[in-house]
Amino acid sequence: MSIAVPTWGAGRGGTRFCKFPIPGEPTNIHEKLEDCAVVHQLSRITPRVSPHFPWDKVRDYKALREEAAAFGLGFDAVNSNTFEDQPGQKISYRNGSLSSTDPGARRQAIEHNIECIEIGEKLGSKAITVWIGDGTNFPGQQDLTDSLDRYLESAARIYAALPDNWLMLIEHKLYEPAFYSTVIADWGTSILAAQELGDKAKCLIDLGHHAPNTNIEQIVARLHRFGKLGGFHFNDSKYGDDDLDTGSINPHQLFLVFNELVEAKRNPRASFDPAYMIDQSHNVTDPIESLIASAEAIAAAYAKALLVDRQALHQAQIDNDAMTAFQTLRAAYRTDVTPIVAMARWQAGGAVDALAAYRASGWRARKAPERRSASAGIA
Ligand code: RM4
Ligand code: MN
Ligand code: MN
Repeated sequence: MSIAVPTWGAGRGGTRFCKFPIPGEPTNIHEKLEDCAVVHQLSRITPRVSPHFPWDKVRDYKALREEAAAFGLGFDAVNSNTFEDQPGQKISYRNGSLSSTDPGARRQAIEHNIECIEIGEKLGSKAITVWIGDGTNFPGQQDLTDSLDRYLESAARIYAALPDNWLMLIEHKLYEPAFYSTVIADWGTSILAAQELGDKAKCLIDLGHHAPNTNIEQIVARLHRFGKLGGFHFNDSKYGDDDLDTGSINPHQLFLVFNELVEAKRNPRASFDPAYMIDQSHNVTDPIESLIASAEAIAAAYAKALLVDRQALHQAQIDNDAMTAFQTLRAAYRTDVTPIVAMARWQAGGAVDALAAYRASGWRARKAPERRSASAGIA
């Protein structure tokens, strides 16, 4: 098992109010790769980086691929961005992108996604993740059916540009930036879209993209049943798309998600190889520390799910013995897997205590002088 890290998670995030940069934080894709390499070097479980365009645009992608390879890193799914306008952009996405009523905006968004696929091919990626912010803030603002039609038509054009061995991962999100309706708001819309598009379209679950208390592990099971579970964005959430560190709020849910993933792997319905990625915004921590801690939380949840006595669990389910079934899960969840995860990391050439090793390295302080721009101002 391995997890990709997002380039955008390597820098300090912000809220809609402000961002508090830290000295030595990366300012461009090259520096982000350097930091992702540190995470992988210590954790040995994050060998791929997921780029976001146009944020990570460079002139020479062949060189970028080599640069990453020199760090022992590859590239994971590429992410397109039609949820904000870029300087000099011809048509605004103020009224939506793939579902816009403006054919020009739709065309521009389709072309951007196709460009992302082309870049991804140069980087060695095998998937594009498409999340759009399209939706409305007022009842009646848009026709709810027509906007989905327009989305599906646009998505089909992107799908048509996919290389044979590529996947298109459709990421749903309940709300934000749209607060009344969102075009791809839930896994239902996502799977229907994926089914309409074809075999290379699958659904991506971002843990923060549901209503509070949604049974996400059941969504995992449902998507898997129909061969449409394509990937995961790990993070944690208390209220909405909070992008908090994985396992920091609800580690039990993370365990239950992995429990379903382990079940899914034992019972493959279609090719089962979901793309795992961390999708977080690190507003109050050093991003490297958060990525290390989150990778560890994911590995621990997976290890616990692997410890579940499957035979006992399945027998209890057949017997309708709810307490034994639950206690079987509980026994695995209660097991302290910290030592075995640390041992696995060490055997793979990483650090037993990755966080402590990172702190001891003084990496940020060493990088601060050469990465001045982001930390200009209050340091
Ligand atoms: C979205 C979504 C996407 C990510 C952007 C930055 O809420 O989670 O995966 O690309 O944020
Ligand atoms: Mn996401
Ligand atoms: Mn999100």
